[in-house]
Amino acid sequence: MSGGGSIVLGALAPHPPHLVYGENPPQNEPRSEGGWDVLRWGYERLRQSLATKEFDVLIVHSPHWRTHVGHHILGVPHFESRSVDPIFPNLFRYDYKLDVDVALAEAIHDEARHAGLTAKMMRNPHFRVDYGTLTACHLANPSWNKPIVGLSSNGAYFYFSNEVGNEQMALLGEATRRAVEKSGRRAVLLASCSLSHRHFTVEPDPPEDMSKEHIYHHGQYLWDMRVLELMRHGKTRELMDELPDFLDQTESEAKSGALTWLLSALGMPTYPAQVHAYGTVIGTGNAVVEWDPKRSAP
Ligand code: 2X7
Ligand code: FE2
Repeated sequence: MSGGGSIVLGALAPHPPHLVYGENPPQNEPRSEGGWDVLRWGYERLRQSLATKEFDVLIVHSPHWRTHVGHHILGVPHFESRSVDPIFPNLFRYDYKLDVDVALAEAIHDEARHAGLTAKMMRNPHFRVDYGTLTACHLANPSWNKPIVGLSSNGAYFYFSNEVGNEQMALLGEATRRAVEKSGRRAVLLASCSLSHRHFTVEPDPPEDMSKEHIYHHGQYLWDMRVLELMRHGKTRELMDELPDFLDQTESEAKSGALTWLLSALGMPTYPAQVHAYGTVIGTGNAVVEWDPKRSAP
């Protein structure tokens, strides 16, 4: 590990499998007539932004790899399999091949333990990578030409409280930043989660019928806009103060810790985030949001 590494970009990168389905990439078997275009255009803008950056690795924190004891980290150099979404097998049957930056993964593991967190490397070569990791990585970097580091979502918010969850994820974010800096890597961080998360339970036919897509209810929309407004104005500390209420009132998927991990790794940005898109998927609120640390420069 050489030192001199940095986080070159952080993004809120929601993972509804619908967005991959709507794009019709060759890896995904089901075919669609499109759908959720505004969010997919947002990901196009994020891809354009990434194309202007040099980076070595994507680090992703995913709600759909839930671990009960501690924070687990992918620790096998290569994974290859088919991922079938457990709730939406009709939309997501995706063939993946990916490489893992195991040295960086181990460095994050060591820093997390040093910070007092329980952490474990995941060494099972037959492990099936969760769709929250795959979808966020595909949507940000569909060529899969960079290795990833995958972090699980420990359920501390659910087992203890929002406050305990936030404290742990903030430590994990700081540990991630320290490991990146010591590693010499130029890293892109993805917080793979939706904002408000109440959703419909009946799927339209076809699923991409956009005449049926809208926010679950107005209160969810108001909360999502409040959160995005704070991000756009660099008020991430205020956002952290309000987060426990947001999590409770919108059943937000940020209760996975992904957003807190990201903002903590970025050092609680006071510079404005760029919102590339906001849109709903089966009624949940989703935003593609970018933080470019270069914007913090005076
Ligand atoms: O995992 C998801 C999600 N977070 C939001 C919307 C739809 C499907 O899957
Ligand atoms: Fe999800």
